Amino acid sequence: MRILLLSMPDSFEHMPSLAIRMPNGALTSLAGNLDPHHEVAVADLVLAQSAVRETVERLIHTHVPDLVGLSVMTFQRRTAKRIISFIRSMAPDAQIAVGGYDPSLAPDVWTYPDVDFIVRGEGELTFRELVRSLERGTPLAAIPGLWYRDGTVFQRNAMRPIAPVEDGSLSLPKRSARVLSGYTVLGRQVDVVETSRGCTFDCSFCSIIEMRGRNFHRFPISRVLDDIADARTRGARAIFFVDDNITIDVPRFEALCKAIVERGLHDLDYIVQGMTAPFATHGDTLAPLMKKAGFRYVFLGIENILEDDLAFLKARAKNSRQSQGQARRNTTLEAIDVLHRHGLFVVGGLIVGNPDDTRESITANLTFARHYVDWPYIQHPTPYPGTPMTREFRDRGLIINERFDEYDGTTAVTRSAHLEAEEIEFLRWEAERWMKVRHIRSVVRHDPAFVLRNGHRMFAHTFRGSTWRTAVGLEGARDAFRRYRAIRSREREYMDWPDPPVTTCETRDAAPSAMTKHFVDIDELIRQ
Ligand code: B12
Ligand code: SF4
Repeated sequence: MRILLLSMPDSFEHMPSLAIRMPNGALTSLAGNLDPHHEVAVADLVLAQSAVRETVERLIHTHVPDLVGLSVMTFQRRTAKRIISFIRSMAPDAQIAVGGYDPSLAPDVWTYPDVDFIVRGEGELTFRELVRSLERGTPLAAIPGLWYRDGTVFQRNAMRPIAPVEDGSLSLPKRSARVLSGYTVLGRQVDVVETSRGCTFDCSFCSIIEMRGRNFHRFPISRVLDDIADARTRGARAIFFVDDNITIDVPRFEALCKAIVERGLHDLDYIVQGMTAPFATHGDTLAPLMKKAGFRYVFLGIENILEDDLAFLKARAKNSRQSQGQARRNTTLEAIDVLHRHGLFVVGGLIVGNPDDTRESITANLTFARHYVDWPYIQHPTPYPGTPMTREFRDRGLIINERFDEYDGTTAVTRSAHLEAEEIEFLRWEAERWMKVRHIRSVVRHDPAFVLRNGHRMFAHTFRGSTWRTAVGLEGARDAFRRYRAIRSREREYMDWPDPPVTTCETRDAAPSAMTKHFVDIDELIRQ
């Protein structure tokens, strides 16, 4: 079969496509796990942001797909639906599958006549079985993880258990299937690699629990090294480890750092995300190993510096440790300190605008970021489908915006009990721009040519909305903010095609157990 896999073009404020264009790891992993005789093309539309419709048109003409698969996050839902409608108009016989976080967690939104298949949760095995079944004409009812359209009805199959990736049964991603180029992080070609899947924590804002339960699975280290080597052979000079939480198993992370050096793969820049407590506790051994292996940026899930907010976000446990008989204490500063001492940059992940946030509590977090983090990655709580946080915001009547294309993390779509959403967003936006400018010095040292070529455009992007009048004080920052929001609004129109009409199909359980989950939840295990 001829298969075309697409990721969506939509990006958000902290990922300006000028500086960061990351591949979608899901699509190459799906491609690598299909039977080899299929012709698969992978296109990350973030690489064609300014010509999405033309690019999709060209891809459909060139590849004439029997099956098109789209990977969709919630804030990309509207673009994805437009693209699907466009593909339907061009290639009415092609079948369409959707997967990723939004179709997995809000499948009912996708049960409409333009869509044929919804793949929920991990996709490799489900998609492979789907393609086999289409090829052989065998029944779809036996494929766990799949919802499929049967005339005007969507049949819901049972969920698929989580894949035990440690047994080596998942093949490496197929990067050769990519048909667009231009991946970059600050001018260096970037690729993504997975070393593990899952997380055992349960932060209230995170989609992962609903997506796959609370569990942690490790890919064999030899496979991870082969994956990195493959990315490097294809030109990557920076690797983003997309693990949900690599710091769950610190000894393994240390072993990975050593293995990267032994295999001679430490000439790449590595970016990783993790919790503060493991760095605070093990940083003196872990951080030097990371530095030696080539790690450069660590995205720290600080989430918030105030205990009440951390409690709301259910992010206290991962950010604290017991210290000799005393109460638990927050580990954020210790983690930042040890990473800095070993020459690593901290990308500070913070969430402001929680239900009880006041101007003072938000300002405290922004001041913290200004002092301690190298690059701010400050977001607003966003009620993604199925997260515990969404229920709480809804129950308290604090969700003020149901336009999902604005659920990008930096648009405040919820208010707090004390502040309007727009005010929360303004406070963050105003403070964050200046923090970003400060980091340019370090980028100049590492990637001078990129800054020379693009520095002025990066600056202009960071200060979008400002004019010379703002610069000389003839107008306030709020005027610039209003213009910035108008620019963001226009930017969201990635796909020049009308929204399809809202229609839905009836849905039915293909078997009585269809809605049963088979995820491993550590709380359940403890209870047993
Ligand atoms: C790595 C990552 C990123 C990276 C890279 C993104 C990229 N280009 O892929 C960066 C840092 C750039 C990023 C940014 C953002 N991300 Co992000 N990210 C992740 C993370 C940690 C891992 C994703 C990953 O690569 N996993 C590995 C692959 C193999 O797994 P996968 O994507 O789940 O795909 C599997 C299945 O979903 C399925 N599948 C996926 N697509 C498809 C398509 C088809 C056709 C089929 C059949 C199956 C299928 O099969 C795959 C293989 O099993 C997740 C998850 C998490 N726990 O936090 C969040 C996550 C996906 N991100 C999220 C969000 C919101 C964002 C941002 C909007 C804001 C933010 N929180 O930072 C930005 C926007 C990015 C942009 N385009 O501008 C949310 C999405 C929530 C939602 N409901 O949509 C997540 C779930 C985190 C969360 N908050 O809970 N992200
Ligand atoms: S620690 Fe990270 S991956 Fe785990 S639940 Fe919390 S936010 Fe999600």
